[in-house]
Amino acid sequence: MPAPDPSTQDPADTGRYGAPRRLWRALDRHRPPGTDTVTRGWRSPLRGPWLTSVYGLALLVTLPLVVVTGLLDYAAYAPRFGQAFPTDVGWLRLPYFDWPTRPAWLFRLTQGLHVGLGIVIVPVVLAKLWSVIPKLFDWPPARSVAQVLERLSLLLLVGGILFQIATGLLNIQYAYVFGFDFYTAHYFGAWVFTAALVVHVVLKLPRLVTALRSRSPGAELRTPVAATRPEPPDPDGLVPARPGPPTVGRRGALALVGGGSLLLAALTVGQSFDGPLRRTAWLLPRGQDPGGGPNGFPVNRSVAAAGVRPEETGAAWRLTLRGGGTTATLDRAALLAMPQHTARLPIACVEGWSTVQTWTGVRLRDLAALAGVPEPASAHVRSLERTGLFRQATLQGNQVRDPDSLLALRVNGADLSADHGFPARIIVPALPGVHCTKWVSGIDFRADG
Ligand SMILES: Nc1nc2c(c(=O)[nH]1)N[C@H]1C(S)=C(S)[C@@H](COP(=O)(O)O)O[C@H]1N2
Ligand SMILES: [Mo]
Repeated sequence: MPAPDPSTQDPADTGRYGAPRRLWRALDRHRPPGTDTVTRGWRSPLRGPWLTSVYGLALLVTLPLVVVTGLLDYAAYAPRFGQAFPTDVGWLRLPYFDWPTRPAWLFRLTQGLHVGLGIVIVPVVLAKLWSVIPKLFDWPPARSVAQVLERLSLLLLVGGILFQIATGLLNIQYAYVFGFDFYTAHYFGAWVFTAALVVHVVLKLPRLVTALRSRSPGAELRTPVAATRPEPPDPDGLVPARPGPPTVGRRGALALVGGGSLLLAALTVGQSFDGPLRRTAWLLPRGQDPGGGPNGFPVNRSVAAAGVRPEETGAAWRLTLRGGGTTATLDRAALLAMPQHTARLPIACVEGWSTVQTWTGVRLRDLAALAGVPEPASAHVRSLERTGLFRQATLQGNQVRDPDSLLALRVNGADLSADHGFPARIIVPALPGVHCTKWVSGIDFRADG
C-alpha cells in the first residue's frame, strides 16, 4: 500500500471523527471502475436545477391528486364491512366514513383521475429521473448521516413510484404477472411512496423555488437549440462538469415530455366514455368495441367466466330477501310486477374504465320494505357465483335508501344480457363497479348496520 500523500491530508482527519473521515476519503479515491466513465457520458447541457424543478413542479401538482384519489378509491369500497383490499391494513387504516351516493359520478371521477393521471405522468416521471440520474452514481456513496438518510428516502421515492406505476399499469392490463396480491402491494406501496414524497418535498421545496426563479419560462421557450446554454454549476451537481453541445433545447425537451403525456392521454381517456370515443383507448383492454345494441357496453366478467350456468338464471331463478325475521322469495315476473324505476347511472370500474347507461328495475328500498326492514342500515348482496372476489358485496344504509338505487332488471329498454347480470343486478349511484353485483340471488337487509 502506498504511503498517504501528504498533500491530500486534511487536518480534520486526525481529529475526533478522524477514522470515519479517513474511510470516506479512501472510498473517494476508490470509485468503482467504470462509474465515472458512465457519468462522464452524461453531458447533456439541459441537465440542471431549472429543468429538474419544472418536472418536479408538474409532479408536485399531480402526484398528491393521484395519491388522494387512490386512497378515496380504497375508502369507497366501504372498508368497515371488511370488503376493501387489502382487508387488514393495521394502523394504516383510514378513518371510516359513508361513501356518498351523490354526485352519482363521484367514483367515476376519483377512479378515472387516479388511473388516468397515473398513466399521463409516466413521461414526466421518466424525464425527472433522467434529469437527476448522475446523482445515482454519487461517490463516495455516503458522506454524512444526513446524506445517507436523504439517499435512503430517495431510494424509497424512486423505487416507490416505479413500483406503483408498474403494478398499476399491469393491473389495468389484467396482467397479473407478479407473484403477490396487487391490492396489498399497491396499498402499502402507496404509503411508503407517500412518506418518501413528503420527506423529499420538505427537503427540496426551497431549492425548487430558487431554481424555478432562476430562469424565465417564457425566454426558455423562445430559445432555439443553438442558443441553449447550460445552467451555471449548482451545489447538487446536476449540471455536468463538461457539458456537450445541445442537440435539443429546453423547449424541445419539455415539448417531448408534454407531447408524450398528451399522447398517452389521447390513447386512454376513451375508456371513460361511451360511443365511438371508447375505441380510441388503444392502449387499454376496455378500449375495444363492446358491440352495439342496448347491452353494447364493456363486460367486466362474463357469465361463462363467472361459472354461472344458464339453468340457474332461467325460469328456476328466485330472489331471496331476508330481514326483520321474514323471508320473501320472488321470481322475475313478481319483480317486474312491482313499481319500476328508471335511472341513468354509471358503472365505474376501479381499473379505470367507466360507462353510463339507463337502468330500469325495482328500488332497493322497496325490496327492503318487502323484507320487513323499512329503514335499512346495510344490505348484504349475494350472487349465483360460487367463487370469485366479487360474488358478494355489502352496501351502506345510504346506498340502499337512495331513490336511484336499483336491483336492475333491464338496461336501455331491453332485458339485461347474460353477461351484464341477467336476471338481476345491483346499480347504485357512485358505487364502485365491483359492488354492482351481477346475477343476484339474494339480499339480506339489516336494520342495525
Ligand atoms: N357476480 C359478480 N358481479 C360483478 C362482478 C363479478 O366478478 N361477479 N364484477 C364487478 C365488476 S369488477 C364490475 S366493474 C362490474 C362491471 O359490470 P359489467 O360487466 O356489466 O359492465 O360488475 C361487477 N359485478
Ligand atoms: Mo371492476
